[in-house]
Amino acid sequence: MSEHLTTVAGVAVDTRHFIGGERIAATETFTDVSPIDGTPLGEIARGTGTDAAAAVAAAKAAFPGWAATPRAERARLLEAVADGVEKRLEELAVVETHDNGALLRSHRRGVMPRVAHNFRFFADRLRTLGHEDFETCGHTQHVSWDPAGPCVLITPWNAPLLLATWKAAPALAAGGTVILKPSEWSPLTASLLADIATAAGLPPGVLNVVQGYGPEVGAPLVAHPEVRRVSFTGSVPTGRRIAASAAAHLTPLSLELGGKSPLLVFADADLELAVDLAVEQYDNAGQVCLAATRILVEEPVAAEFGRRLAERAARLRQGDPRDAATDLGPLVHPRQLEKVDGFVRRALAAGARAVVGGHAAGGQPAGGHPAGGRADGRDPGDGRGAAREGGLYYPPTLLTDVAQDSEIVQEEVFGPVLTLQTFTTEDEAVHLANDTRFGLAATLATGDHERARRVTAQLVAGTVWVNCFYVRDLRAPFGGSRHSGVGREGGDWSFDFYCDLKTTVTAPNGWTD
Ligand code: TXE
Repeated sequence: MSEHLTTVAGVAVDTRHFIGGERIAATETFTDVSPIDGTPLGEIARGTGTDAAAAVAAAKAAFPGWAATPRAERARLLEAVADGVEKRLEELAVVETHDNGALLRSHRRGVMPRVAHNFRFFADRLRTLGHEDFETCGHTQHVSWDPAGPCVLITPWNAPLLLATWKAAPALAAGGTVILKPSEWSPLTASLLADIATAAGLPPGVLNVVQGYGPEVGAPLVAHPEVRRVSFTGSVPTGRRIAASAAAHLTPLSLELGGKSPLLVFADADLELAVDLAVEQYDNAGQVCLAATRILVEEPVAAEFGRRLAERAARLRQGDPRDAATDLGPLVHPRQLEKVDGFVRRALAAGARAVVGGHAAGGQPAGGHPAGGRADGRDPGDGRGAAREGGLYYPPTLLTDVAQDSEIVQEEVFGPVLTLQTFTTEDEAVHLANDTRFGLAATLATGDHERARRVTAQLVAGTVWVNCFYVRDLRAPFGGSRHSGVGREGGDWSFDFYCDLKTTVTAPNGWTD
């Protein structure tokens, strides 16, 4: 076997970059480690500015041909990628679980089918994407969706392939070429996607994958003058850095930066449904940008709701994400465990009460684990190789007695930690719900349709779910307000973002031939 192939649960994964249709080795590598048990998964290419420049050059070279490819052919190729994803669905699911620790059963049943759907949906949408014509005093105004150029897509580790393809599928459909930079904490499925795209017949340079650390290879990609779009999902501080860097060339941006979403439970709600909705927030061990981690309950039902939720949360099974009986797997890396544990410790010190959970596995402070060396956030001496035996588990936690202005209520924890607060009036509920710097999503549990309409109208959120959670349709826009991000993707909004819209105005009888 080539030294550049690693085998994860029987699946061969190439650890090199994929640039211009070729596998490119890096001079340096980093060790990718499974959060399940600390097993090293492979030595991954550690990209540099040179690799970033090569990837942009390849994407630029491939752009004219891809942009000129008829829509029907682009759509056919994207559907071939979807077929490839479906054919290798089990391999993708298994590799992703080993890499980021999320549940295998979710990857099999939900996530990977949606990865394939991302390609099918945007292929389909491309076929029906309209041209609009307006008539003004005999002049024709024709609006066209022109491919924009090379697109840099930078993605996180909590849903690696889902988020990568949610961006890549519309970017490619729109006739753009892609440079995908997956998170260094979950690099593997992006490499498999490159294999699938090649097998599907995507021309060289149309989809490129560069691996490595954000500041080392992500930053030069964003700063590159030939890049025409940057789409990023990740943290607020990194989003800010990316926005500042892209500003130099006025590169259009789409940023999805997480949240601190509320779940509002009104006294008129079906309480069992409300508890179900709250329990869902522990999915993926809370590492979900959309998670409604602030539960706001109307006073008269608060005690009963809290009792039922605590009972259910305490029953969640934590363990190996490959086991079908597991509800919560490990957190993705030692730093994340440390971060979650730190948030909870500070909350408890400030007077919060842990109704359920509230301590790292074994009662040990997570900070004791050898995750050092990331003072700049990205130093490779980060204890990857030291990911612990036993996994990076943090128990489902429910905290009460939290102040609205406290850190635990205001900041994204990105772990299985929910806070419970009460309210007495609808106005107070809306005020508490909106009183953070985020605005990604909100969930309501209420039996009153009029109330749902009233409250929804006042919430600052990109998505509001009423008596449901996480139901998504790719035709709808997705994104957040305030610090949750900039812009919307999904449906035709994705084409808006990845295309250059052009209006052509033609005079009546303006032709000389
Ligand atoms: O994110 P980063 P991290 C939140 C969550 C989590 C925190 C930190 O609260 O605890 O962010 O996670 C690349 N130029 N979310 O450290 O740093 C990086 O390599 C260009 C919420 O993983 O934002 C990776 O590919 N790229 C979120 C990606 O950015 C850079 C999901 C995300 O890394 C870069 C994940 C730079 N200067 C975390 N620095 C959500 N919105 O769902 C880093 N990167």
